[in-house]
Formats: sequence, structure tokens, C-alpha cells
Amino acid sequence: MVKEEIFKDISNAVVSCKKDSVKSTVEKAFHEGIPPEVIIEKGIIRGMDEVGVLFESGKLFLPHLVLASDAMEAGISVLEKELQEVENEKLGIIVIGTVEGDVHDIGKIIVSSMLRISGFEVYDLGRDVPLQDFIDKVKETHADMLCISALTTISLSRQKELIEMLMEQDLRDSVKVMIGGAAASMEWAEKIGADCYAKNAVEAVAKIKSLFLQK
Ligand code: B12
Repeated sequence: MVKEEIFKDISNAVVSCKKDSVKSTVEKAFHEGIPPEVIIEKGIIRGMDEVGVLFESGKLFLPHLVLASDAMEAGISVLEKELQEVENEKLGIIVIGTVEGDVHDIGKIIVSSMLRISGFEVYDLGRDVPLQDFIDKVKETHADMLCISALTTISLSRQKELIEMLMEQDLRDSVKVMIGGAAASMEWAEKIGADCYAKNAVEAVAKIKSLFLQK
């Protein structure tokens, strides 16, 4: 089967919330030798992006969104399970979450899964996470990197606050910070003193890998 058709099948299965079909098409793609990060990017993310656009334009509603994100997670867990069999040395430790006051987590889940699949040890704190919890987890795990997601303009300021808290608690030099989410940008990252910004999950993995190689 042509790869493009497989990607389309995965993406359509996500849009129509068919969990079993997402799982079976993702399994098929994996066994055809397509790299997991490509399956996520070209199949699963494409589907979720389409769901986001349809939701925003009022063509589908919240229950559909929730079911689609369940289907998305089922597809990702197939890949995580397949890769667990191959236990490699971890590339680094990452703490990730969506800041306090922000309940958006679909994109953040994709980023953390892609990082896990790419060989990092990832602690995903979820969404609407109190800022001190990020810091406590960084300390507890001796994390190399902190990834902060924010999707709304209001929650952007929390990214800034969290970096300030890292400084106040003498942790800024021991952990790199990456920010992301639809509301963030490269300019914002520079302004608040983050080490980097990525616009999507694929770019996040590439940038984090290059930061780790520099160490
Ligand atoms: C789905 C959705 C919701 C769902 C969230 C469900 C969930 N569990 O996530 C629900 C219905 C709950 C919701 C609620 C609200 N939403 Co909303 N929502 C969206 C929507 C339509 C899609 C977001 C999405 O999931 N996209 C798909 C994923 C795959 O893409 P993504 O999130 O952008 O993630 C990618 C990148 O951003 C990046 N990324 C994400 N996180 C991170 C982190 C790091 C570290 C890195 C490097 C990269 C990265 O990688 C991801 C994968 O490639 C967007 C509009 C849009 N098209 O973006 C609005 C949107 C984000 N929402 C918006 C708003 C205003 C709200 C509400 C305030 C609405 C309201 N009045 O109640 C509430 C927020 C409540 C709160 N306290 O947080 C606005 C934000 C505007 C702004 N600039 O402030 C948007 C942009 C809609 C709009 N055009 O106005 N929303």
C-alpha cells in the first residue's frame, strides 16, 4: 500500500473517532517499517489538526473532540508499546506540562509522546499544572529540560512566571527550557529567556536533540 494512503487512513480514522481503526492502521504502518515519528506527524497530527479546524468552525462539537483525542491517544499508545520492547539508553530527562489556567493538552500530549518515542525519559504532568509542581518535578527527577505548553494569550504569561521562578529558586542554570503551544512564538521565547521554541512536535524533537548534542 502506498504510504500516502496509509497516512490518509490514519488521519481519517482519527477524524471519525474510530479508535480500533486508528490502532489497526497505526500498527499496519509500523509493521510496514514507517518510522513512528513519521506516522504521528503525517497521520495522527494531520487528523487532529483537521479536528481542531472543524471544531473551531463549528462543524463539530466538544464530544467529538474528546472522542477524537481518545482515538489519537490509542494510536500513540500502540507505538509506545511497540517501542517499549526495545529498551535503549535514555537520551535525557524531560518534564512537560500545560500551565495553570490552561486546559488545552492535545498538542502537548503529541509532543510528549514524540519525545518518548524518540528516546527521552518524559514526565508529563498533564494540563492546568500549578507552576510550583513543574519545579518540584524538575528537582525530583534532575531533569535536563523543561517543556512548557500554553495555548491561550492569558496563559502565555505563566511561561514567563515559571522561568522567573526557576531563577528565584536557583534552578535556571541546571535545566534548559523550551516553550511551545499555539500562543507562543520565537520572539516570545527570546523575550522571556527560554532556551528555545518549537512550533510543532516534529520541530520540538529536532531542536531538543540538537540542544542535547551541544552539551
Ligand atoms: C481543542 C480546543 C479547545 C478544547 C481543548 C481540549 C483539550 N483537551 O486540549 C477546549 C474546548 C476544552 C477548549 C477550551 C478553550 N479554548 Co480552545 N481551542 C481548541 C482548538 C480548536 C484546537 C487546539 C488543538 O488541540 N489543536 C490540535 C493540536 C495538535 O495542535 P496544537 O495544540 O497547536 O499543538 C501543536 C503545537 O502548538 C505544538 N505544541 C503544543 N504544546 C507544546 C509544548 C511545547 C513545549 C512545544 C515545543 C510545542 C507544543 O506542538 C503540537 C503538535 O504539533 C484551538 C484553535 C486552534 N485551531 O488551535 C482553540 C484555542 C486554542 N482555544 C481558545 C480559547 C480562547 C479557549 C477558551 C478560553 C474558550 C472559552 N471561551 O471557554 C477555553 C480555554 C479554557 C482554559 N482555561 O484553558 C483560543 C485561544 C486564543 C488565545 N490566543 O488566547 C483558540 C486559539 C481558538 C481561537 N481561535 O480563539 N479549546
